[in-house]
Amino acid sequence: MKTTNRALQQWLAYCADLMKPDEVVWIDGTEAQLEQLRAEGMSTGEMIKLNQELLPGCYYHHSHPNDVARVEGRTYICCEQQEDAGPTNNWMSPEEARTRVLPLFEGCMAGRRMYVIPYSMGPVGSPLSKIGVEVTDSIYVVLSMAIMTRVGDRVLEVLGENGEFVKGLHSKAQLSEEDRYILHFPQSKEIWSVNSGYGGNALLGKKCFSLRIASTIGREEGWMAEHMLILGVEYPNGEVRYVAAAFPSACGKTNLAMLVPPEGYRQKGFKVWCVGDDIAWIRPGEDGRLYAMNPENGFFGVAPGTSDKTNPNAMASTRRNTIFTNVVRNLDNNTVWWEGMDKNPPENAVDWLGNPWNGKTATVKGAQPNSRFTAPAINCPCISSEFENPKGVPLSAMVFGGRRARTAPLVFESFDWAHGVFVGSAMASETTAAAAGQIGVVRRDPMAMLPFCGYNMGDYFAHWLRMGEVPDPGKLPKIFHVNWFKQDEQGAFIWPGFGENLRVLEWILARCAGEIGAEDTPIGRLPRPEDLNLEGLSLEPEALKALLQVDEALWRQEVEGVAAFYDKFDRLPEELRRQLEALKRRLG
Ligand code: GTP
Ligand code: SPV
Ligand code: MN
Repeated sequence: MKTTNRALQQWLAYCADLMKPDEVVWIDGTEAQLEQLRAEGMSTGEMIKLNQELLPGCYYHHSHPNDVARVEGRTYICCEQQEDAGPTNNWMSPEEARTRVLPLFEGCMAGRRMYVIPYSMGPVGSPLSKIGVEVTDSIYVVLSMAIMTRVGDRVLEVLGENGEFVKGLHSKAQLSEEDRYILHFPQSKEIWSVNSGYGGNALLGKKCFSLRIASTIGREEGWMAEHMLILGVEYPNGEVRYVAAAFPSACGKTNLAMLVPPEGYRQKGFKVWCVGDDIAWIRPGEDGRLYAMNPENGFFGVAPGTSDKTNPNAMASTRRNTIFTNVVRNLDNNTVWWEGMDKNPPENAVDWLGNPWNGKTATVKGAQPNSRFTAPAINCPCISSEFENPKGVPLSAMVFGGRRARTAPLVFESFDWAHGVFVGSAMASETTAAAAGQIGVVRRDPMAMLPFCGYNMGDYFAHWLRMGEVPDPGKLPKIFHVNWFKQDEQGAFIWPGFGENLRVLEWILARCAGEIGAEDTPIGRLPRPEDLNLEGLSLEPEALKALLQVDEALWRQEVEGVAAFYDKFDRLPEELRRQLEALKRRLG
């Protein structure tokens, strides 16, 4: 065996015995091995090589048509007591998991290979990083994990004889929808995923480990695992201030993390640096500030809507060594396309299902709405110099946000940490294609963690409140709420969004530094119209007014919605009820 780690040896022997692969292959992290796997993937049709002149190192993959997004209804927390999973998670007892789900793994790798992927979340060898080992029968998963995480022998060296690791058991099995399960065992730090081969269901380092399992570890150890992007705003004088922001899936994290400043800002010397686009591990530093690090090594980004206009840095990130999944393949030049890339869809193409597709005459979308690119972080032109800093970056602000057509204004600031936690706990957003199910319905999604919190969400709120109990609360990041998605009567977005969002970040960061004013409202502090820099932007005064409006009637409804949501919890911290009562009183 390649490892001296007894626990790993035993577990791998168990996996092989259970799933009966023909062969066990260790992923060593070398380019030579990955290249061989790409070639093998091509021979089976799993991977398609794209135009190597235009897209060097890039490949295409179709997932199974029934397997295109996370399956929240089939995602379970398997702790001993149901109340520890809480009212917002599916729960299965470990015993039931053994009788109901374990049999699905029996012999599932017969005729296949079992790939063993040792990986590190966070820079290899950093004391703040964590190690996982995923076994899988999917070459696509191996190649994707090699982009999204740090994989290979160097991880085994750090693991050593006695190191701890999260066990990830994955098999695409039959890709059967009825028998698809994504299980998490927070106590034994195990993940079982069967009958899916896509995204957060199958790349176990991502949501399963870095959020669901890590959130439970963080609670024990006094830190936080959050569904947040991390970015730095560099000012003309060279100072960089950092922001972490939680938006639900497909609500703009990747876009904000890589934003290109508007022309006027660029001329003045503003820059934005991306530290992470999806996940943040946040720990208190010795100086009393909170530090955020990105445990991932790549971007698993939403393709549709990504263009040189909306997100040129994401586009640049995908020009080499990238895997594209479920987008359109242009047969004329063997490149890719998706809705929103440009106004020039290919005519001679195949859609995400592999059917002939002509973009000029098509009546159906060519790219699946949750089609994605898997791109190395180092490709990103605005990747932060702190990307590999294991300590992370000190946060000035934390931001929550969602898709709200009406209720939420463009931005508001919470009154203090506890109120900020309340604002996060009360977050709501319209559902998107990132998860299977209905799209566009408003649901409560606290801290954008509804699908990702590995334990009772009431305890999670308490943990957030506890993180604010520090000797000097003035050193904590201030907490804000944003909404890029407010609509006018015709259903059009009022705020231009994307790069222009820097105008809102500038106000947020100025607030954190005590450099600018605000107006108190019942829901929090809002910029006065003159506080936002709108130079170079043609926004009607009426539109600005609508963006900054707090409609008290709608907010009274919101209070009812939050109250109904809170009623689900039997472990809701008293403080949050007090916050809700206080909001109600302020609204009159
Ligand atoms: P996950 O990877 O699922 O966690 O998604 P994400 O939060 O990173 O979302 P992403 O940045 O990929 O954006 C998802 C969709 O929202 C894309 O279609 C974007 O074009 C759109 N979007 C992002 N930012 C904005 C914005 O500021 N305004 C508007 N109107 N749309 C935006
Ligand atoms: C999300 O849904 O929030 C994602 C994509 O980032 S997935 O990896 O599928 O979870
Ligand atoms: Mn995400």
